[in-house]
Amino acid sequence: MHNAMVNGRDAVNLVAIMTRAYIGIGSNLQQPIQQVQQAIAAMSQLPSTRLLSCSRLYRSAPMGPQDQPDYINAVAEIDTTLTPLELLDALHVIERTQGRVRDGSRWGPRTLDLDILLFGAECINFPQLTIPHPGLHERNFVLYPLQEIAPALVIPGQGELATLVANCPASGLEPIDDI
Ligand code: ROI
Repeated sequence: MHNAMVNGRDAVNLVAIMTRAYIGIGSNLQQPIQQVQQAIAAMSQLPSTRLLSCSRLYRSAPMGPQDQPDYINAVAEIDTTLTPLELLDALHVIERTQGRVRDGSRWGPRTLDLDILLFGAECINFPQLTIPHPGLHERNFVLYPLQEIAPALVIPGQGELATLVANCPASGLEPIDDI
């Protein structure tokens, strides 16, 4: 045996573990359709990551305070060898590049919001990151686009996506066909 060992693994046999992850995309400021399209393009350029598919774009009534514009939402599917926190950092860079300013307001309008909805079958509870995304089951603007690209998904701790969709009315949500 002459192979060098790296972290206990054969150096000639290192295989990066790919994880399938889903990213929620939302914008309701500064040309939201373009913001979402630009974010999808930026995610396709992330290191160690492949963009696999993306839902249609949806127009959705704001959840939370109503005195803000409608949102444009979509969900993207990626494979990545980044860790969850590396992915979160990379998404924050995209948000900032597109003018997101975090002013502490939790439910206010934003140029771009990128949420890690799911990261493989993992349940993660870090101070800065909870996966599955805690609002997922009650947000039609997440569930419907997600179902479009991954209809057979089972959400860790929450069950079948199809059941969550069946229990979440699509009110205020419509796919955009005119782009
Ligand atoms: N409402 C909709 N419809 N879409 C969003 O992406 C969205 N994001 C948010 C809050 C303020 C909760 N409302 C939203 O962060």
